[in-house]
Amino acid sequence: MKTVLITGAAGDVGTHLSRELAGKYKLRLSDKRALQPPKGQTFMRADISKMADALRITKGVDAVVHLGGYSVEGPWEGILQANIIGCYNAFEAARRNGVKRILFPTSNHAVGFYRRDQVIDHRVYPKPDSRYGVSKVFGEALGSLYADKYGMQVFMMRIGNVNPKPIDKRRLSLWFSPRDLAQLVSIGIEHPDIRFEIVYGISGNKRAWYDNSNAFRLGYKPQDDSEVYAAEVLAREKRSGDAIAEAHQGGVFCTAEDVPNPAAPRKPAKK
Ligand code: 15L
Repeated sequence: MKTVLITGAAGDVGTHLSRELAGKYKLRLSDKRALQPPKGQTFMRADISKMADALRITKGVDAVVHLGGYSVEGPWEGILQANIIGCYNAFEAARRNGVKRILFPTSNHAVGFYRRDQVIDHRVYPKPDSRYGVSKVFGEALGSLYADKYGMQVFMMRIGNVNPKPIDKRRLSLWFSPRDLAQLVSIGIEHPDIRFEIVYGISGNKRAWYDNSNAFRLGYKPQDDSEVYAAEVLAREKRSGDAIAEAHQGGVFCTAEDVPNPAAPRKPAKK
Protein backbone atom coordinates (compact mmCIF):
# COMPACT_ATOMS: atom_id res chain seq x y z
CA MET A 1 0.00 0.00 0.00
CA LYS A 2 1.36 3.44 -0.94
CA THR A 3 2.19 5.95 1.79
CA VAL A 4 0.68 9.34 0.94
CA LEU A 5 1.35 12.60 2.74
CA ILE A 6 -1.52 15.11 2.86
CA THR A 7 -0.44 18.57 4.00
CA GLY A 8 -3.07 21.01 5.22
CA ALA A 9 -5.01 17.97 6.39
CA ALA A 10 -6.99 19.88 9.04
CA GLY A 11 -8.60 22.09 6.37
CA ASP A 12 -11.88 21.36 4.74
CA VAL A 13 -10.56 19.73 1.55
CA GLY A 14 -8.04 17.73 3.60
CA THR A 15 -10.77 16.50 5.92
CA HIS A 16 -12.95 15.30 3.02
CA LEU A 17 -9.97 13.74 1.27
CA SER A 18 -8.56 11.82 4.23
CA ARG A 19 -12.02 10.43 4.98
CA GLU A 20 -12.55 9.36 1.34
CA LEU A 21 -9.09 7.80 0.94
CA ALA A 22 -9.03 5.97 4.28
CA GLY A 23 -8.05 2.34 3.80
CA LYS A 24 -6.87 2.90 0.22
CA TYR A 25 -3.51 4.41 1.16
CA LYS A 26 -1.40 4.67 4.29
CA LEU A 27 -2.16 8.30 5.06
CA ARG A 28 0.25 10.61 6.82
CA LEU A 29 -1.63 13.78 7.73
CA SER A 30 0.13 17.03 8.44
CA ASP A 31 -0.96 20.51 9.43
CA LYS A 32 0.14 23.54 11.42
CA ARG A 33 -2.84 22.95 13.67
CA ALA A 34 -3.08 19.87 15.85
CA LEU A 35 -5.51 17.20 14.76
CA GLN A 36 -6.53 13.81 16.03
CA PRO A 37 -5.89 11.40 13.13
CA PRO A 38 -8.55 8.80 12.43
CA LYS A 39 -7.61 5.20 13.27
CA GLY A 40 -4.98 3.82 10.89
CA GLN A 41 -3.66 7.27 9.88
CA THR A 42 -0.72 9.15 11.38
CA PHE A 43 -0.26 12.85 12.10
CA MET A 44 2.85 15.05 12.01
CA ARG A 45 2.48 18.65 13.06
CA ALA A 46 4.44 20.96 10.76
CA ASP A 47 4.65 24.49 9.45
CA ILE A 48 5.32 24.15 5.71
CA SER A 49 6.82 27.64 5.56
CA LYS A 50 9.81 26.15 7.45
CA MET A 51 12.07 23.98 5.28
CA ALA A 52 13.15 21.77 8.21
CA ASP A 53 9.49 20.85 8.80
CA ALA A 54 8.91 20.24 5.10
CA LEU A 55 11.91 17.89 4.97
CA ARG A 56 10.76 16.00 8.06
CA ILE A 57 7.23 15.28 6.82
CA THR A 58 8.11 14.33 3.23
CA LYS A 59 10.62 11.65 4.23
CA GLY A 60 9.70 8.11 3.16
CA VAL A 61 6.42 8.78 1.35
CA ASP A 62 5.41 7.65 -2.14
CA ALA A 63 3.40 10.75 -3.00
CA VAL A 64 2.62 14.18 -1.59
CA VAL A 65 -0.78 15.87 -1.86
CA HIS A 66 0.16 19.42 -0.95
CA LEU A 67 -3.07 21.03 0.26
CA GLY A 68 -1.38 23.19 2.90
CA GLY A 69 -1.54 26.95 2.50
CA TYR A 70 -3.75 29.99 2.40
CA SER A 71 -7.01 29.04 0.69
CA VAL A 72 -8.67 32.39 -0.05
CA GLU A 73 -7.80 36.00 -0.91
CA GLY A 74 -6.06 37.73 1.97
CA PRO A 75 -3.08 39.85 3.01
CA TRP A 76 0.10 39.44 0.96
CA GLU A 77 2.28 38.53 3.95
CA GLY A 78 0.16 35.46 4.79
CA ILE A 79 0.02 34.36 1.15
CA LEU A 80 3.76 34.88 0.72
CA GLN A 81 4.63 32.69 3.71
CA ALA A 82 2.11 29.93 3.18
CA ASN A 83 1.68 29.76 -0.60
CA ILE A 84 4.94 30.99 -2.10
CA ILE A 85 7.55 29.94 0.47
CA GLY A 86 5.44 26.99 1.65
CA CYS A 87 4.86 25.74 -1.89
CA TYR A 88 8.56 26.00 -2.74
CA ASN A 89 9.43 24.09 0.42
CA ALA A 90 6.96 21.32 -0.40
CA PHE A 91 8.39 20.76 -3.90
CA GLU A 92 12.02 21.16 -2.84
CA ALA A 93 11.69 18.91 0.21
CA ALA A 94 9.97 16.23 -1.89
CA ARG A 95 12.80 16.45 -4.44
CA ARG A 96 15.53 16.23 -1.80
CA ASN A 97 13.80 13.24 -0.20
CA GLY A 98 13.46 11.47 -3.56
CA VAL A 99 9.65 11.67 -3.65
CA LYS A 100 8.78 11.68 -7.32
CA ARG A 101 5.03 12.24 -7.31
CA ILE A 102 3.43 15.47 -6.13
CA LEU A 103 -0.18 16.58 -6.47
CA PHE A 104 -0.93 20.27 -6.12
CA PRO A 105 -4.36 21.80 -5.73
CA THR A 106 -4.08 24.90 -7.81
CA SER A 107 -7.38 26.69 -8.09
CA ASN A 108 -10.08 28.06 -10.33
CA HIS A 109 -8.69 31.42 -9.13
CA ALA A 110 -5.54 30.90 -11.22
CA VAL A 111 -7.86 31.51 -14.19
CA GLY A 112 -10.63 33.45 -12.44
CA PHE A 113 -10.51 36.49 -14.74
CA TYR A 114 -11.82 34.47 -17.67
CA ARG A 115 -15.41 35.42 -18.39
CA ARG A 116 -18.30 33.18 -17.56
CA ASP A 117 -19.40 33.07 -21.21
CA GLN A 118 -16.11 31.36 -22.13
CA VAL A 119 -15.26 27.68 -21.89
CA ILE A 120 -11.57 27.20 -21.12
CA ASP A 121 -9.35 24.13 -21.14
CA HIS A 122 -6.08 23.21 -19.41
CA ARG A 123 -3.97 25.01 -22.03
CA VAL A 124 -5.22 28.56 -21.46
CA TYR A 125 -2.86 31.27 -20.30
CA PRO A 126 -3.35 31.96 -16.55
CA LYS A 127 -5.59 34.90 -15.62
CA PRO A 128 -5.46 35.09 -11.82
CA ASP A 129 -8.17 37.05 -10.04
CA SER A 130 -6.38 37.77 -6.74
CA ARG A 131 -3.06 37.61 -4.88
CA TYR A 132 -4.20 34.14 -3.89
CA GLY A 133 -4.73 33.28 -7.58
CA VAL A 134 -1.24 34.57 -8.37
CA SER A 135 0.18 32.26 -5.69
CA LYS A 136 -1.55 29.32 -7.42
CA VAL A 137 -0.03 30.33 -10.77
CA PHE A 138 3.34 30.36 -8.98
CA GLY A 139 2.64 26.78 -7.84
CA GLU A 140 1.78 25.75 -11.41
CA ALA A 141 5.00 27.30 -12.72
CA LEU A 142 7.08 25.70 -9.98
CA GLY A 143 5.53 22.31 -10.69
CA SER A 144 6.36 22.70 -14.37
CA LEU A 145 9.98 23.50 -13.50
CA TYR A 146 10.30 20.51 -11.14
CA ALA A 147 8.82 18.20 -13.79
CA ASP A 148 11.09 19.42 -16.61
CA LYS A 149 14.28 19.99 -14.67
CA TYR A 150 14.16 17.25 -12.02
CA GLY A 151 11.90 14.64 -13.64
CA MET A 152 9.24 14.86 -10.96
CA GLN A 153 5.71 13.65 -11.75
CA VAL A 154 3.43 16.59 -11.15
CA PHE A 155 -0.37 16.60 -11.13
CA MET A 156 -2.05 20.01 -11.00
CA MET A 157 -5.73 20.17 -10.11
CA ARG A 158 -7.39 23.53 -10.67
CA ILE A 159 -9.94 22.93 -7.96
CA GLY A 160 -13.37 24.53 -8.03
CA ASN A 161 -15.22 24.26 -4.73
CA VAL A 162 -15.19 21.09 -2.64
CA ASN A 163 -18.41 20.70 -0.71
CA PRO A 164 -20.99 18.00 -0.03
CA LYS A 165 -23.43 20.18 -2.06
CA PRO A 166 -22.99 23.25 -4.33
CA ILE A 167 -23.57 26.36 -2.24
CA ASP A 168 -24.52 29.03 -4.80
CA LYS A 169 -24.96 29.79 -8.50
CA ARG A 170 -21.23 30.21 -9.21
CA ARG A 171 -20.48 26.93 -7.48
CA LEU A 172 -22.98 25.11 -9.74
CA SER A 173 -20.29 25.52 -12.39
CA LEU A 174 -17.39 24.73 -10.03
CA TRP A 175 -18.73 22.14 -7.65
CA PHE A 176 -16.42 19.23 -6.77
CA SER A 177 -18.01 16.49 -4.68
CA PRO A 178 -15.81 14.74 -2.11
CA ARG A 179 -16.05 11.38 -3.91
CA ASP A 180 -15.09 12.94 -7.26
CA LEU A 181 -12.19 14.68 -5.49
CA ALA A 182 -11.02 11.30 -4.16
CA GLN A 183 -11.28 9.74 -7.62
CA LEU A 184 -9.25 12.51 -9.28
CA VAL A 185 -6.61 12.46 -6.53
CA SER A 186 -6.32 8.67 -6.89
CA ILE A 187 -5.68 9.12 -10.63
CA GLY A 188 -2.98 11.67 -9.75
CA ILE A 189 -1.36 9.18 -7.38
CA GLU A 190 -1.71 6.05 -9.53
CA HIS A 191 -1.58 6.99 -13.22
CA PRO A 192 1.66 5.61 -14.68
CA ASP A 193 2.18 8.36 -17.26
CA ILE A 194 2.03 11.57 -15.27
CA ARG A 195 4.83 14.00 -16.09
CA PHE A 196 3.15 17.39 -15.82
CA GLU A 197 -0.61 17.58 -16.15
CA ILE A 198 -3.16 20.28 -15.48
CA VAL A 199 -6.74 19.15 -14.94
CA TYR A 200 -9.84 20.85 -13.52
CA GLY A 201 -10.99 19.65 -10.13
CA ILE A 202 -14.73 19.74 -10.65
CA SER A 203 -17.53 17.19 -10.84
CA GLY A 204 -19.27 16.39 -14.12
CA ASN A 205 -21.27 19.61 -13.92
CA LYS A 206 -23.55 20.43 -16.83
CA ARG A 207 -22.88 24.15 -16.16
CA ALA A 208 -19.07 23.81 -16.10
CA TRP A 209 -16.98 26.61 -17.61
CA TYR A 210 -14.19 24.13 -18.25
CA ASP A 211 -13.40 21.69 -20.98
CA ASN A 212 -11.98 18.99 -18.73
CA SER A 213 -10.93 16.64 -21.51
CA ASN A 214 -7.42 16.29 -20.10
CA ALA A 215 -8.84 14.75 -16.91
CA PHE A 216 -11.15 12.48 -18.94
CA ARG A 217 -8.19 11.38 -21.08
CA LEU A 218 -6.47 10.21 -17.89
CA GLY A 219 -9.53 8.14 -16.91
CA TYR A 220 -11.56 10.53 -14.74
CA LYS A 221 -15.26 9.62 -14.74
CA PRO A 222 -17.04 11.99 -12.36
CA GLN A 223 -20.03 10.50 -10.59
CA ASP A 224 -21.72 13.76 -9.63
CA ASP A 225 -23.31 16.72 -11.43
CA SER A 226 -24.41 19.88 -9.62
CA GLU A 227 -27.48 20.08 -11.84
CA VAL A 228 -29.51 17.95 -9.42
CA TYR A 229 -29.19 20.82 -6.89
CA ALA A 230 -29.68 23.66 -9.42
CA ALA A 231 -33.34 24.47 -8.73
CA GLU A 232 -32.81 24.63 -4.97
CA VAL A 233 -29.60 26.69 -5.28
CA LEU A 234 -31.07 29.18 -7.78
CA ALA A 235 -34.23 29.67 -5.70
CA ARG A 236 -32.20 31.06 -2.82
CA GLU A 237 -29.63 33.01 -4.92
CA LYS A 238 -29.51 36.79 -4.37
CA ARG A 239 -27.87 39.14 -6.88
CA SER A 240 -24.70 40.63 -5.46
CA GLY A 241 -24.81 43.87 -7.47
CA ASP A 242 -21.11 43.38 -8.27
CA ALA A 243 -21.11 43.32 -12.10
CA ILE A 244 -17.42 42.40 -12.39
CA ALA A 245 -17.77 39.49 -9.98
CA GLU A 246 -20.86 38.24 -11.80
CA ALA A 247 -19.26 38.42 -15.24
CA HIS A 248 -16.11 36.48 -14.33
CA GLN A 249 -15.49 32.91 -13.28
CA GLY A 250 -13.63 33.86 -10.09
CA GLY A 251 -16.65 35.79 -8.76
CA VAL A 252 -16.00 38.00 -5.76
CA PHE A 253 -12.26 37.16 -5.80
CA CYS A 254 -12.08 39.50 -8.82
CA THR A 255 -13.01 42.54 -6.73
CA ALA A 256 -12.61 41.82 -3.00
CA GLU A 257 -9.42 42.39 -1.02
CA ASP A 258 -10.37 39.74 1.53
CA VAL A 259 -12.62 36.75 1.06
CA PRO A 260 -13.87 34.67 3.97
CA ASN A 261 -13.36 30.95 3.64
CA PRO A 262 -16.79 29.39 2.98
CA ALA A 263 -15.62 26.17 4.60
CA ALA A 264 -14.68 26.38 8.25
CA PRO A 265 -11.55 24.44 9.17
CA ARG A 266 -11.82 21.37 11.36
CA LYS A 267 -11.61 22.23 15.07
CA PRO A 268 -8.08 21.68 16.43
CA ALA A 269 -7.81 18.75 18.82
CA LYS A 270 -7.08 19.61 22.46
CA LYS A 271 -3.41 19.10 23.33
C1 15L B 1 -10.70 28.26 -3.69
O1 15L B 1 -9.66 28.21 -4.33
C2 15L B 1 -10.70 28.20 -2.23
O2 15L B 1 -9.66 27.41 -1.71
C3 15L B 1 -12.01 27.77 -1.63
O3 15L B 1 -12.00 28.09 -0.26
C4 15L B 1 -13.19 28.42 -2.34
O4 15L B 1 -13.20 29.78 -2.07
C5 15L B 1 -13.08 28.15 -3.82
O5 15L B 1 -11.86 28.54 -4.34
C6 15L B 1 -14.20 28.83 -4.63
O6 15L B 1 -13.91 29.49 -5.62
O7 15L B 1 -15.35 28.62 -4.27
